Amino acid sequence: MTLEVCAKAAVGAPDTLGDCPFTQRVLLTLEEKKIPYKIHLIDVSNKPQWFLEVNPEGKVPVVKFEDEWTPDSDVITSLLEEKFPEPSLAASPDFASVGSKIFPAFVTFLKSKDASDGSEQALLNELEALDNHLKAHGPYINGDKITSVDLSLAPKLFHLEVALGHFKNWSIPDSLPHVKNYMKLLFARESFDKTKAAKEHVITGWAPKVNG
Ligand SMILES: N[C@@H](CCC(=O)N[C@@H](CS)C(=O)NCC(=O)O)C(=O)O
Repeated sequence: MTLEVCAKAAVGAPDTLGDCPFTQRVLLTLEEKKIPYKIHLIDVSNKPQWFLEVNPEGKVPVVKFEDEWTPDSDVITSLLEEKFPEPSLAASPDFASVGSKIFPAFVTFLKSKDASDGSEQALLNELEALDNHLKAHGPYINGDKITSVDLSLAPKLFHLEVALGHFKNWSIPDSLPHVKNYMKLLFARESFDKTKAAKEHVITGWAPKVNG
């Protein structure tokens, strides 16, 4: 059975996979579980009528399960785990929220125009907490095997690396070696390579929020 997935198309390139971290999370889950899938690229600035009919909220990703289109990457990835339990991507519930504050801290720092507003330090604090966790439990969040928590975080760390590198000439400091190694491991996976957006599309996607 081939699952159908609505994924974000790149801004200005509607035939190319776009820069949505929630879409990539779902695609990573499908790849890691080796579930066959077919992508419908959705231009979110010009949504097709059929897409709005199956998902009136208009957000991607959306996956069709037994004739029912289901939105939201949290819901979709839980359903994928339930319906396709092997290989398991389940993580210890204790680790479910590890790293979850990194993405909002990254967005605040990216948009910040005031170098003394503490947003860089707030991001560094979150990354340091992840570094400490990985030092104790790594190399992945739940240990030796990749899990759904890593698949949620990986696209967000990719956006962080690309966008902060481009707009702020900023990179993860060498004082966080476990985070750096973690990102290297994640980004080297075949599943990641196959599902990632091109760097220029990540940059184009963030530009209006940075310059706005
Ligand atoms: N909570 C949702 C967030 C999905 C989301 O924000 N998708 C964005 C693209 S990254 C979107 O579809 N934006 C288009 C819109 O809101 O019109 C999830 O986890 O799937």
